Amino acid sequence: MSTQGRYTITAALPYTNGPIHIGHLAGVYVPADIYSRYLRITGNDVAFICGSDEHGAAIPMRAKKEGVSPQVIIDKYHAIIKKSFEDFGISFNNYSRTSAPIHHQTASEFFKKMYEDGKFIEETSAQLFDPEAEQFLADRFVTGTCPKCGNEEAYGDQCENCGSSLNATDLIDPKSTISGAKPVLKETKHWFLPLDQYEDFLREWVLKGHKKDWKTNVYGQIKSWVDDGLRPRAVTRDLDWGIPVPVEGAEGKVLYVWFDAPIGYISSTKEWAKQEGKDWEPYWKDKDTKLVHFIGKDNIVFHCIIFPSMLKAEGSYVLPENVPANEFLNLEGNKLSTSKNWAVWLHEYLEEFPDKQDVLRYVLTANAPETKDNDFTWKDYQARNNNELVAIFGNFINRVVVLTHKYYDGVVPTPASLSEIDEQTLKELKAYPAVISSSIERYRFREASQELMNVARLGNKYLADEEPWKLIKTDEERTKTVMYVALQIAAALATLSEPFLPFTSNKLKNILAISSAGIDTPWNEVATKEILLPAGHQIEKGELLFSKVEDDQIQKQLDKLEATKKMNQAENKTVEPQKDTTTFEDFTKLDMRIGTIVEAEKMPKAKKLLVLKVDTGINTRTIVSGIAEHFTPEEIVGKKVTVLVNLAPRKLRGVESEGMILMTENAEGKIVFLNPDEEGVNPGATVN
Ligand code: B3M
Ligand code: ZN
Repeated sequence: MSTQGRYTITAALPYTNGPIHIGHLAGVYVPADIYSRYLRITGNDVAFICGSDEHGAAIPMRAKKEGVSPQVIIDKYHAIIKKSFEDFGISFNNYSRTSAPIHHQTASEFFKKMYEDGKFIEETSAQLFDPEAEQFLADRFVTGTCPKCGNEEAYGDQCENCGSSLNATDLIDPKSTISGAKPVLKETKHWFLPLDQYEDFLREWVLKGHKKDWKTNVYGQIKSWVDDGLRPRAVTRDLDWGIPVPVEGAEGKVLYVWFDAPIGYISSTKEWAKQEGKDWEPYWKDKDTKLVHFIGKDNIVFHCIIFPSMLKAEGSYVLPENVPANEFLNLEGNKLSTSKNWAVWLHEYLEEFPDKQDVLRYVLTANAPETKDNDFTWKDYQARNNNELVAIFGNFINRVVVLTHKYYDGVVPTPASLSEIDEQTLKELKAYPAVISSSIERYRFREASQELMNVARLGNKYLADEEPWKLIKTDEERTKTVMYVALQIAAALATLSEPFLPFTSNKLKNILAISSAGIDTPWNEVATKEILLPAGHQIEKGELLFSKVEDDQIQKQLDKLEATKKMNQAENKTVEPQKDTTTFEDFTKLDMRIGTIVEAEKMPKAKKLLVLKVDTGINTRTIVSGIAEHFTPEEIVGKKVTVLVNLAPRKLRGVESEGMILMTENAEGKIVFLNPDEEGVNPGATVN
């Protein structure tokens, strides 16, 4: 069981350019909340810290679109997001915002200290500038082809296909996402954090040391970045929205949002400590404090490479103990997307299911994207609610409460001596706290949530085996014992469910009149305390803990998504403008053939790539294609495709690709091949 200590637990600061959805909750906030609640009720000193991330280029961009000032945007979404967190019981000790004066001050001081200690390199360099929008382009506003893997949709700071960390100027064929224009290079001075000087430190800290128990996805990403070699990274930007760079000669420049945002964890801690009359420093500077960052996988580099290097450079801070990053959650088979409105927004969910916060928390935990991307479906939501929360947890509590009232007017009966089954059941019950603790402490929240459900299963099985409703007719004494044992299980559930289902735990404590009688059992005592609910204690009637989700409620949600899909399809009909005229001679230089895919396999460690063997009629050759997210290898073997066969070969992840498969996208964004249906069109047939 956990040792008592001090924990600073951070959850990624959400950008205030939109509301938050189930993906955010599943990936970051619910696991962070379970962990924080658990540590609190097991007697630790916890600062659970978050706040809104209100800088960066996305905010003024959004403001421009809506024709308002950036302040209007951040105020609006800060309020919505903050309320969503409260509504879902995310128990932050403090939820701040990076526009707060305390943050501007903290981030400026952090920068200044590093500046004065000579931790930055000052460099005038050529940066990408959008000549149409007349502004320098932040990394996320440049897309282009990844020089490492060929992914055509890499961002200026990172390729999401191969995970490489990039500089915007590395991209092949860069494009501004603001105007679509081809960016030009323009000189500008910036301050760089020389990450290359931190390689040894990072290697030592993460790769060797004790960090081997980090999640493999996190460890793997860090290792590959460090192995690839790190380069200096600019920590200032040419933007008019953000924290002004606090040194001379930096007019019109602000701190890079990823420099200031993680410092937001520190500012938020300071703000909280001040309110509480505490000293903030031990939470960040005492070497015994455990700092844990909960984030999504797209934030790994910032929390495992850049921020630790900043903390190290500054010199007086502790480093993260762990960064349990999650993978992504999809919705009904498609990527969650704010711009495509493909999401379940938390504030909208609550309009439909006003008393089902815990249901969503539970479903997102039971199906959390802990080790791989996962899919949220409304059918699964309904099944988990109806078959688990209602049929197992709710049903057990309901039977116990109803029978206690029916037989004993709600008073916990006095047991006779316990039978072997009773002893065995209580023994099993008392083993659960340690099991659940161990799962939580290893960040395995899915597993933990299933063990919690097993406690309710234990109770249900006990009642089903002992059948007090029959027993009451023949053996009143024995019935008392059975109900007494069942009530102990109910009381244990009230404690053990708290981190996962805080609203339910609270309701259950009210039903069992635990809090009012001052007989709340702390987590650490569930296993050892002889009596959780004493004989003679009066319980309340109370309401049902869970209720069924009906088919029509689910259908309504599915219809809503279907409508979104239709709308997106209609919008997608915008046709790309025609390219510049080409000559017939140029066209004939392209040698396109019909081919057949004869073999296909996944490229190791590359999510999007398949390595294909294609019979082109000329020969059977290797072609690497970025279609792995759209097809399984099995389903495409035997398919006819159109191949550009005389494309200069190029190496992708060490495999030489000799040609390109021609494809298009359907309205739903799924890749489809250009393949002739015609019988008798055989490999080698030319396309012209
Ligand atoms: N604002 C959230 C994101 O990338 C980003 C996290 C900051 S944590 C310091 O979605
Ligand atoms: Zn790449």
